[in-house]
Amino acid sequence: MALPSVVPAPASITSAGSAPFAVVGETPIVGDAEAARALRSLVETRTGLTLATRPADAGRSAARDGTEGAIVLEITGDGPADSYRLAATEASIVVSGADAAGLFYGVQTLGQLLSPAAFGWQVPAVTIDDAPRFGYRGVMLDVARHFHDVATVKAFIDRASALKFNALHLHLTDDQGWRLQLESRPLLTEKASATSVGGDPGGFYSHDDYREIIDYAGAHHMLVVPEIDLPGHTHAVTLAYPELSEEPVLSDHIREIVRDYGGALPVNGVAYDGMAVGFSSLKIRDEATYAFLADVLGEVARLTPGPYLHIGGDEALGTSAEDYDYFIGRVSRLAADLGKTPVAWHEAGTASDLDPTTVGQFWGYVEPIDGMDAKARGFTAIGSDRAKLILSPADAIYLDMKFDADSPLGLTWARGVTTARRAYEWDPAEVIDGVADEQILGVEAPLWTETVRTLADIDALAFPRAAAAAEAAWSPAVGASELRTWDSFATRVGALAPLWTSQGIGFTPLEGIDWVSEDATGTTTAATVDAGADA
Ligand code: TNX
Repeated sequence: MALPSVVPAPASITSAGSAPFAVVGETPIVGDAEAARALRSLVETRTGLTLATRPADAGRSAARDGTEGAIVLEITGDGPADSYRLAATEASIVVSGADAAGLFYGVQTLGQLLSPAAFGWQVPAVTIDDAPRFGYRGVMLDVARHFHDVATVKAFIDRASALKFNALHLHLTDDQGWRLQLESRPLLTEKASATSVGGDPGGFYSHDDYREIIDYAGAHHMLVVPEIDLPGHTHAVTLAYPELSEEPVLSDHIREIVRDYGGALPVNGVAYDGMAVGFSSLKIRDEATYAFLADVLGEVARLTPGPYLHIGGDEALGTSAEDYDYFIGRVSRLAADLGKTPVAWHEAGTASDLDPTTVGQFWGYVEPIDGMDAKARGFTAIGSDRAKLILSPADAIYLDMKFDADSPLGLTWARGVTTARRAYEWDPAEVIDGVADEQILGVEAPLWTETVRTLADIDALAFPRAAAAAEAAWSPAVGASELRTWDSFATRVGALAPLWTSQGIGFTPLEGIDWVSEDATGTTTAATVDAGADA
């Protein structure tokens, strides 16, 4: 009998083969109030049933007696962080989280197990013991190239947390805009937030907006990782503090991008709405730059409860190698002195005086080229047992890569038009030679937004590939479990289509995945969808 479909694949799942648990209008949810609210809303969205919730004590005894047909949600306090057990029988469902996050993840799994039945809804009799492979499971949203409002960010948090992602990296600043209001440097959002790529409208988050995002993420067991991209990707600063910036470096590469994608060449003090990268730089040998960064990073650090502060460091092609080395050493130490763990893109691994606690984020290919792996090893070679890597291989899990050549959405620089299968078939431990498993903090799937304007655009690009990234971050290594194969994933992720549809997720039904559809009578069928796109 086929195992029920859960994504990301759990560490262990066994089918009892007995009768399913029936979910009907009278089924009570008993136990932990916060998780009960989350489950109630998930069940309501998926089934239209509004289940009653009851406090914990009554629930415990009901479940132990096995008489009441209840769904019991409890936090046990033992087991690895984020882990849970889900035991479903004909008589009851008990979801036990080691901690609140574990229980939340058990609830997400339960949501995926619901399917329509003649009598209402059912959950198969199954036992799942589940815990993540990596502690850091991230998604990134670029809110600089196109601004995305708080409601959109919350919707992205809903989607990501349901796949057991626990970090939301916000790329808050870039050449095209500065998206976080700072009391210490108000001119940044006053002067440099109004536009996005292509002349689209911009926007920014007030302190209250940013807090609202952090709180919403926290309620979904995600932490926010803010990025202030430095010392390149800083053209926006020229609109507010022109004295801090070098003149743009107009390389052949920049001229080529402008020729291919349109837009004007960057001019300091004028909003940039093109797609070129690597032309801007702060002044590296001017103390005013560091006074600015003490204000900016200090305020961002104070506003952010999470442990990480991302300082960028990518594609600083407008900065000399010597200046880059000096800058990264100094600014990584500034971030660490603010009490945060600095995070930087892999180029920063070359810096001779890098703060030893800095986490590196690798964005090269699954099979690295151009020495990008050597740069990434710079972080783990430092000798601090805190120095680790986050893997974001661009040709696998950059969610902004196109999988339909004819769609205006997405880019193709990371090895051309991509497939869901490419997002799936790689293992985090095999990307960078010489990096031990315990030096991998986790996996993050970035969504850059040069071509991405709306939530519908986000959905169309990120789904289903975000699910493949979730599996790299959460599930056992490729080959370590019978579920960790492309064929299994293609079946399991296809089975999520009715759930995603009920949640309003506008995924792209890529070919090669058995997308399930439910008709009005609750009969499910696997459909091979011809969307004109490859898996
Ligand atoms: C590369 S990879 C970038 C971004 C672009 C992205 C588009 C990296 C750290 N930086 O500046 O938005 O490609 O795919």
